[in-house]
Amino acid sequence: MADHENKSVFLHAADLHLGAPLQSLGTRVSEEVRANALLRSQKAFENLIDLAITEEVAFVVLSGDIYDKADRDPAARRRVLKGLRRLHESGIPVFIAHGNHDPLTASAMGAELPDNVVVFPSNEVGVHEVLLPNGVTVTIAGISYSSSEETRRLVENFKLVNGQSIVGVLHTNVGGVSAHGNYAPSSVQELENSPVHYWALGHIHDRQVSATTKGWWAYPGNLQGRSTKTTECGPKGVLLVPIDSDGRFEEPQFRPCDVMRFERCSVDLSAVTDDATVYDRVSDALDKLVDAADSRPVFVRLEFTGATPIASVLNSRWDAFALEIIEESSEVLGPGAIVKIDRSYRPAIDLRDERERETLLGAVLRRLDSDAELTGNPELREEIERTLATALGGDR
Ligand SMILES: [Mn+2]
Repeated sequence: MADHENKSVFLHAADLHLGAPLQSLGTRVSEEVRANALLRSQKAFENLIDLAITEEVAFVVLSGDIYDKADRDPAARRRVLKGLRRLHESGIPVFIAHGNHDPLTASAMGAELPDNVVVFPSNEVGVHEVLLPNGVTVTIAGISYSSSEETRRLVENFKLVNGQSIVGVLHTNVGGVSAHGNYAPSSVQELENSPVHYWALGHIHDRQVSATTKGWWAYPGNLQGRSTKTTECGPKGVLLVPIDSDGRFEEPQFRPCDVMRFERCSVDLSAVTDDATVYDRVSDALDKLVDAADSRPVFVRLEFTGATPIASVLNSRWDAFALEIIEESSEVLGPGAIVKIDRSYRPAIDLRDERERETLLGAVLRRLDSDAELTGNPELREEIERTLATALGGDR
C-alpha cells in the first residue's frame, strides 16, 4: 500500500485531431449512421479529461496534432477549452507541444487558455518542473512546430535539459516511418543520446512503447481511430505513465478513450459451399469484434478470402450479395456499420477439370489415380489433392 501511495502517474496523449471530419466512412453508410458517428467522435476528448481526473494524474502531456487543422475548428476549440478548464479546477497542469497539423503560428496562440496550461514555444525548448506528492521533481521539456512542414532535427534542442526525471515532449517521426510525413526527423540513437528519460512522442498513429537505457520512448497513438486504414484500427486512447518514489518511469499502460472502433475483418470462404454459411461466418466474426469493442460502435472493412467453390455464384450476383451482407450485419453492428467489402476470394480449383489439363497439377493428379495405396485411403488422398491444388494451382 505504501508503494502505491508513493507512486504518481501522468497522462500522455497525442494526435487527437480534434475537429477532423469522418470522410472515411465511405458511401455505403447511411446519413444517420454518419451523423451519429461524428457526434460520438467528439466525446473521446471528454473521456481523456474524465480519465485524467478519476486517475488523479499529476499532469497531462499532449504531444502534438491536438487539432486536425491549423485554423482550429471553433467547435473543437471550445471543447478543448472546456476540458482544460476542468483540469484546471482539479489542479492538473497540462503541457502542450504543437505538431504538423496544428503548428504554433502567431494567430494560433491561445490567449484564452487557463493558467494550468503550458504551450511549448517553437523557437526553443521550454522547460518546466512539477513537484509530485511523493517528493520527486519531474522536469517537463518540449518544443512546438513553427510550421506544418517542420524540417529541424528538434531532438538536438533537448541536449542541455537537466533533471532527475525528464519528460521530453515532441512531435516527431522516429526512424522515418514511411506511412507518416517525415517531420522533425529523429533516430532512436538520437533519443538514446539525449538526457531525456521519457520521450512523450506524437505523430505516429500506431501505439508504440519502447524501452531505452534511461527509460522509454512512446507513441500513445491517436485518441480516436478515423478510418479502416490499418494504423487507425483497433483500440485507441492514451498512456498512463507511473513514476516511482525514486523518480523512475515505469512501463506506460494503455487506456482506451475511443468512442467507436474501426476494424478490419477477414472471412475465409475456402470451405464454404453456400450463401447461408457466408452470412453465418460474417455475423460470427462481427460478433467477436463487437464484444471486443466493449459496447462501442464498430466500423468494419470486411474482406472475403480463400479459394472457394462459390466464387462464380458470388461473382454473378455480387452487388445484391454485398447489399444483403450489409443489411444483415446492421443487426449485429447496431450503430456501427460495414464501410467496405474487399473481394479477395478466388475460385477453388475443380480437380476433375484439372485432371484433363496438360499442367503439372494435372500430371500429378493422374499419377495419384494409379496409386494403389491411395485408392484404399480416400481421406489421405483428399488431403494430398487439396495440398497439391493449393501449392500448384496458382492464381486461377
Ligand atoms: Mn502529426
